[in-house]
Amino acid sequence: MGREKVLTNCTATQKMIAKTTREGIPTAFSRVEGRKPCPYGVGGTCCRVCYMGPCRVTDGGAGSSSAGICGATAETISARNFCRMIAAGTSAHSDHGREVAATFLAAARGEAPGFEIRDEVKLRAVAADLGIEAAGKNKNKLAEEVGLKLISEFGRQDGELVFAGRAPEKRREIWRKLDVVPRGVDREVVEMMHRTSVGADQEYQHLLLQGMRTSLADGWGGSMIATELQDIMFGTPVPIRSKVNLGVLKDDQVNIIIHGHEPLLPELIVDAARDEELLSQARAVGAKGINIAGICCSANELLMRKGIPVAGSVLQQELAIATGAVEAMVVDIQCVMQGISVVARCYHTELFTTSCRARIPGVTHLEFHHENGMETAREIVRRAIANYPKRRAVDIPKEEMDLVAGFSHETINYMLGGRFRSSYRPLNDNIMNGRIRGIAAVVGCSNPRVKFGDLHTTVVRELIANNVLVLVTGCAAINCAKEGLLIPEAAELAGSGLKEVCEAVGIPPVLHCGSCVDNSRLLVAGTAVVKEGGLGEDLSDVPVCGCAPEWMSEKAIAIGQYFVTSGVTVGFGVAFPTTGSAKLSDYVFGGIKEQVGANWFFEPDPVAMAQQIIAHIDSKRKALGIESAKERVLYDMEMRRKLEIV
Ligand code: SF4
Ligand code: MSK
Repeated sequence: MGREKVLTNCTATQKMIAKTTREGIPTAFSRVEGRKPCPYGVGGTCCRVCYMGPCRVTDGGAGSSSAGICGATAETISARNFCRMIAAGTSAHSDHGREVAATFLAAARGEAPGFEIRDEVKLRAVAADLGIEAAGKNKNKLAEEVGLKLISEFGRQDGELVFAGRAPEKRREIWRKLDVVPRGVDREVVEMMHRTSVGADQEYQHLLLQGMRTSLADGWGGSMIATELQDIMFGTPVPIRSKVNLGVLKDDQVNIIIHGHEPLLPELIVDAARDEELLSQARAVGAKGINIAGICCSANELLMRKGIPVAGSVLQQELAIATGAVEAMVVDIQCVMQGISVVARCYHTELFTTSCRARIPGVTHLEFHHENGMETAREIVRRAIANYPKRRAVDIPKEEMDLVAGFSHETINYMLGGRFRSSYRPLNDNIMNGRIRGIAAVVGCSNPRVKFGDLHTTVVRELIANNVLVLVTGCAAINCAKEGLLIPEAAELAGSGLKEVCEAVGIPPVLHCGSCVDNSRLLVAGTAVVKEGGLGEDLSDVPVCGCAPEWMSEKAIAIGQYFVTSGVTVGFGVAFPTTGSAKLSDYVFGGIKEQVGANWFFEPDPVAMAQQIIAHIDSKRKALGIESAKERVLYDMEMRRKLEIV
């Protein structure tokens, strides 16, 4: 083994890269070889918004020969491109939210067989946030009102998005002063696209203001709607054990991989795979059962609520098929590589596209509709079973790892505070007394341009060793899980203060908070920390920082920007799409802080990134006057029990 070890530390991935290389099967790992990014594209100064161009400009300023044909400067072009990334990311998360909302509404009306309103407690809490009177209404009637209200958030033309009202008061004042409170989800995306078209908005800071507003329409809009309604429909996650990595595939079972983002059809496929009639069909073809495993955020959704094992993160989608053990891979939207269709043709795997919004040439399309989703789910399971006898050589890497997931905002509240006094008080106290230095969110994709998974785990190990509690989502969560960082035993790797808290409460030092849309949970949790008191009046006061060391998707830029606009500083690795413009980079890495109290930073080295996060957290501690630890009582299990008896 040679090149594989340079590409990743994940042994299962190394084995499958070696296998696909031997067999001449193309994957992202082979296609990236020798492919250098375009220097204009990578820094954001390639403009394609009109056909006087395309223009590739260097950072020369207005009137110089380096401007585009229309005279657009490097900062204008890179700001437009950056804002279009925000718009694209926001549209992706929000279109997901819209689809969920439509199914939610149908479920409330009894028009979506297989879907129901499961978490009535959360339904009532969300209704209260929306100002909907819940008294005397049954859950379906209330859910219908909640669904209608949240669907209307997409098409609103003015006012303020209702979930933006959940943010701390001080934050909302900042947003209002800047005039960036989102009015309607779709409106902000449309305006962003308009303002970045040829001859429209040409002042980079002014463009970024709409970029901020659009990003907030994602975090406090589309993404939050998706998360909240999914929780109500499928259950709010609670801590749950499962397994991760390619070793979760079974050589004696029908393997179905769920990949993409929306958990709607996947939830039904899980139910179908437990159906006795289909199980007996599987046995009839010689399989011992039906094994569902996930890739990417569909995996995270099913993991968080049902404990379904995770086969891998984004860069393992092609490799999973190359095990020869996958009877069917079911995809919907986002992060699905077209390359899987080529790999699938080399094996017996049948691919299914299932969203009306996304198809792949040569791939079976079985479209999900909530009216008859269960029939589609059963059809997919039946076809996977029929595929099982067609298997040829199977080569499943044995690597798998235990993990604990399911840390929703509600769970963190309960775990740290206790059933009868759910609260963030103990978390705040432990931050104030210094046992927990601060909180870092490590999120986002993987990118074959950097060592797969290694940046996530390096950053996280460094952070927990320095007593920083880490929250993970998306593919970063999967990569950390594969390295055993999501089990309580990982507390051994934590600094003494964090270790003490983890052991007392029984949590890992790295908490899996869900999928990419579930980054909205982190906004809610951060706001709960502020509202609990003692750590400032705004998210920008709290010793917290975010990062995406291996990002690749436009969605990551949207997420990063909504955190920055919400007052949380965010670091990105790999490369940064403003670096072609000194002015824009100075602004997003510095000047923006004067407006929103937070900024972006770019740091490709994971150890340096962790150090920067720690330095940022320490600066917040200093500003709060808690730089030296104040001894406070840590609630251990026994004390909690006593309190619960009271
Ligand atoms: Fe070139 Fe200006 Fe057209 Fe962009 S908008 S492609 S910089 S002429
Ligand atoms: S799936 S957006 S590669 S985290 Fe959400 Fe992973 Fe990034 Fe897709």
